[in-house]
Amino acid sequence: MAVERTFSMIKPDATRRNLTGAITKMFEDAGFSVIASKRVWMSRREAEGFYAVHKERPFFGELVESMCSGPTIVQVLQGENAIARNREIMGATNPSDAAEGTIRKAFALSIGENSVHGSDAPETASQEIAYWFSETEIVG
Ligand code: RTP
Ligand code: MG
Repeated sequence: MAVERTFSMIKPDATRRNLTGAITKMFEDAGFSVIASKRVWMSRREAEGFYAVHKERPFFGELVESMCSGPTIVQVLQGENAIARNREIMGATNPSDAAEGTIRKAFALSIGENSVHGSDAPETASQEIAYWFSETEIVG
């Protein structure tokens, strides 16, 4: 298995409830290293650009609104098989479908306010990392 990098966000619904440390601990306990991290308050333009792939979806407006409603922690996680494993640790998009022990089962409020984001494939991981970080901000 290869060491991979994935892009992760702790969304505003979670930072607002002071869950930054608890969620980061779940990533670290799973064996990931946080090799880049910063706190951002997204502009509408940044949120729309980041989620451009969803722009035709009915929930797009609500998603952008929620991502602009408070601070987000953007992170790069590094570890064995990080992309798929991060999605396992996050759990299903809808918290009512999320397995016990996952971040979304523990913390998500709804399908929209589901506390975390994680890249879904190597290509999106590279694109999403580059969207938020320059090379010098990533310290592996
Ligand atoms: P993510 O991209 O955030 O890691 O989550 P995902 O792959 O599990 O979900 P995706 O289908 O990519 O949707 C991106 C985010 O949009 C919000 N969403 N709201 N109201 C709704 O029906 C709905 N569906 C999706 C969620 O915040 C989801 O994480
Ligand atoms: Mg997704």
